[in-house]
Amino acid sequence: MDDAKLNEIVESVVRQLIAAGAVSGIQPAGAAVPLNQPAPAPISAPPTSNLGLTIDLPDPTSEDLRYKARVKNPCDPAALTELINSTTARIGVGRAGPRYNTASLLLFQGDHAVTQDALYRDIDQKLLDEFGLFTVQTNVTGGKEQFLLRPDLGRQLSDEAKRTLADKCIKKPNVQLVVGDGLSAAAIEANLRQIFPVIKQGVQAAGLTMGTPFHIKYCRVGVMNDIGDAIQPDVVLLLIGERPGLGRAESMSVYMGFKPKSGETDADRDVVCNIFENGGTNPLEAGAFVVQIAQKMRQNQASGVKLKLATQ
Ligand code: B12
Repeated sequence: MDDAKLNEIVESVVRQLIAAGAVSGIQPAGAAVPLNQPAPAPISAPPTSNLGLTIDLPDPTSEDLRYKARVKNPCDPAALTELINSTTARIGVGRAGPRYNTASLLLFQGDHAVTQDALYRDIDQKLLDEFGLFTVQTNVTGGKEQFLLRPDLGRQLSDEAKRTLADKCIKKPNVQLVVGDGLSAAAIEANLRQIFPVIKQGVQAAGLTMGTPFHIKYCRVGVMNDIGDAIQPDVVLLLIGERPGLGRAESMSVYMGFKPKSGETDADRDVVCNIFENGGTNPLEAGAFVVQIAQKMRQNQASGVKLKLATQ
């Protein structure tokens, strides 16, 4: 089928929809321009077809649409609503034949976009400046794509980073705070303003010394070993963005280790995870909690499994 024929069919369907009042936001139809050559529109304007049809859909991620029951003719509508309200999982979404219906598909795509954005974006430089955090990089040199494909490189500080840390950081502090992008820049942006001051004040109140905080770009948890080798702190606290879930990108973790060094594994580390406001571990509470764990690590000279065994 050629383009002219296709346009004719689409325009005829749109005319019928307009006549039936099934679509709104109609402007007067202009000269017959083929539908596959849309007239340039201002970026902020909603997309329009050449028939003046405005595609103006409600935001599929709003709470009421996210949790709307979409099963056609449910046997027990009240039970269905109760089930949907009992979980954040995508249930009761209905179907169009064997496929998702449009509303579910749009919601899924909207949520997926949040995840992609959190993964591929860098932490806002203004936020890092606000806390005086300078940036060093791991051995990832090929951008986010390489970061995602090569976790091993994200666990090694680059030679330049090691030189910068040797130059700028206080050595052998009691607590070294480090901020890493990990798998979500949004997680750091959502929590740093609250957790950073709590940790700083908590460390000072405990009479401990705090190292020079900094930011690592393209950062994985395993980089804690290189931080330990470079700075030799008692405890490393690594604030890092967790792998985002669909539509949930603001969840942060603090991974912790006592005197981390080359060759150590996650068995030597501890983690406080799911840090976010409204539903997760509150960042203020998490800040106080990790300072307590840091003290416990110093008292027992251990972290991870060894700390568990020492405190049993
Ligand atoms: C991905 C993941 C894994 C993957 C890690 C593989 C990988 N290379 O990415 C796998 C499936 C192997 C895994 C295993 C485990 N995990 Co896990 N994992 C996660 C998840 C979903 C995301 C972590 C993330 O984004 N990290 C940040 C990125 C940047 O880190 P990364 O450098 O890419 O990857 C490292 C970390 O993910 C770390 N890691 C992953 N899980 C754990 C658990 C602990 C206790 C530690 C210290 C480190 C650690 O291992 C990776 C390699 O170093 C979280 C959920 C969450 N909300 O965070 C749970 C989570 C962190 N895991 C958890 C647990 C319990 C485990 C296991 C102990 C389960 C078990 N009983 O075997 C094991 C421990 C394995 C280990 N590494 O020693 C819990 C921790 C709870 C807690 N506070 O102690 C979480 C929070 C899930 C949960 N809600 O229960 N995990």
